[in-house]
Amino acid sequence: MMKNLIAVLFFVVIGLSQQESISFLRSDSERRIFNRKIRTVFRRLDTDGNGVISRSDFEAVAEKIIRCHPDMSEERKDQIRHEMTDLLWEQNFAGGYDGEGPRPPITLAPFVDAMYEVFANRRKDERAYRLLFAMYAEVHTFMEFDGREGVSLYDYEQWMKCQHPQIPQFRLIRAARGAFQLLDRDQNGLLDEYDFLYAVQKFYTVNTPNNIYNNIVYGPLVE
Ligand SMILES: [Ca+2]
Ligand SMILES: [Ca+2]
Repeated sequence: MMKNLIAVLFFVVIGLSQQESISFLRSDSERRIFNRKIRTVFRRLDTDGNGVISRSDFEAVAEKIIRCHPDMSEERKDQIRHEMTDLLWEQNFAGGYDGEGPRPPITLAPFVDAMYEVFANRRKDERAYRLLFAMYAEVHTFMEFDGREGVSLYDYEQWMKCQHPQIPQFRLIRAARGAFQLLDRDQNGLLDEYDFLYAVQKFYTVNTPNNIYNNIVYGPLVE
C-alpha cells in the first residue's frame, strides 16, 4: 500500500503522548543512554561507514529498501528515492544549513545535538518531530511482503532478513520473533502502524536501562 510522506506528515503523531518528549533526559545517565541511541542511529545511517552521513548514505538507504522489494513499481522506487534524499536528507538533516553549495557531510557530534533538539525543543519546532515520525510511518510500509494487509511475523522476518543479510539466519529469526512479540502489543499477530510508532517513541523518549524498547528499533546499542 502506498503512502505519501507529505500526506502523513501532519497527522501521524496524533494519538502519541504529548508529554513524554518534554520531560525526558532529567539525569546524566539518561542523557548517556540517549546519546548511545543516537550513535546507533548514526551508525545505521552511515551506510558506507566513513564516519560521516551525507546525501550518498541516504541514497544507499533508499536502494537497500528498493532491493528488498524487487516487484515494486518504478514510480514507487522513485518516490522512495525522493523521500530519502530530497525530503529526509535535504529538508530534515541538511535543513539547518545556510552555507553555499551542497550541504557538507554531517559528523557525529552535531547529529547527536540535532536529534536532542528534535525531542527537547519539540514545542518550538514541531515540524522536525513530525517529519521524523512520518518517516517511521513510511518505514512501517516497507515491512509489507505477503500482500495481505498488516505486518505479520512473516513480513517482519522478511524485512529483517533483507535489512541484515550479514547476520546468520537462526540468530536473525530468533531476534525477529522476540522483537515482534514485544512490538505486537495486543498480540493479534499483526504489527500495525501505531504499534510501531509507539515503539519508536518509547525508544527515543524513555532513556533508562530497563526500557524494553532500547534494543528493538535499531538492534543492540553501540557504546
Ligand atoms: Ca557515510
Ligand atoms: Ca502483510
